[in-house]
Amino acid sequence: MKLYSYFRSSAAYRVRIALNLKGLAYETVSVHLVKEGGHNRRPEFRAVNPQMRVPALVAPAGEVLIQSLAIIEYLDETHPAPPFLPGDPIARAKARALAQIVACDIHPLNNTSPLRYLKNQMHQEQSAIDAWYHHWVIEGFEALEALIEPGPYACGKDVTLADICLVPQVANARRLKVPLQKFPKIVGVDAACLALSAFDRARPENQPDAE
Ligand SMILES: N[C@@H](CCC(=O)N[C@@H](CS)C(=O)NCC(=O)O)C(=O)O
Repeated sequence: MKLYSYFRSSAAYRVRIALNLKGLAYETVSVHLVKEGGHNRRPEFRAVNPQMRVPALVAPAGEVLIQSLAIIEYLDETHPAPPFLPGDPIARAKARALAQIVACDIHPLNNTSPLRYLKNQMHQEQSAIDAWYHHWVIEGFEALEALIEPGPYACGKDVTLADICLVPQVANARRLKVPLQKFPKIVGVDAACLALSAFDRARPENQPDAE
């Protein structure tokens, strides 16, 4: 499989973790999201993903899949072990909810495009953009901190979709200097996950395009 990725993309980071957890080999195709206004905006990448975002996964038969949660679900459906969701429907809904706090509520507000829009179209100072970024991470993390179960992982003793989404968001929060002292459970889950090779190999600094 081929993964269109960018080392700092947290959505691509989710898919890298998922591929590693399933033990699936893949080739990384780097799409630089910053240089020259973003190589993701070039026609050749638009032809791959009309949304012009990473990740995009080229499945074995050549279909291009986009949206990290859809890709992760595809991987879980085609390679059921180890499962990304618990067996019990209530526990599954809880794991999905944690994942969606990150993927639907925190990340879209703090992604490259909205931040660039705040800067270039709304003419906001960098300090205001940083405050915006911190605000949405902290609000989401307060909810996650209250919802995380006794560990070591976000939903208990097994790694789930919740961890796959949480760890990349924590990496972004650290990079943007969001204080994490108020979130000991999140920090603990992050450490437990990163002790696993599948998570460690997916880290931004361990990617072929890392800078
Ligand atoms: N909801 C999407 C988000 C994908 C996304 O926004 N990726 C970012 C990087 S984390 C991106 O490609 N941004 C480029 C841009 O916004 O121009 C997913 O989960 O795959």
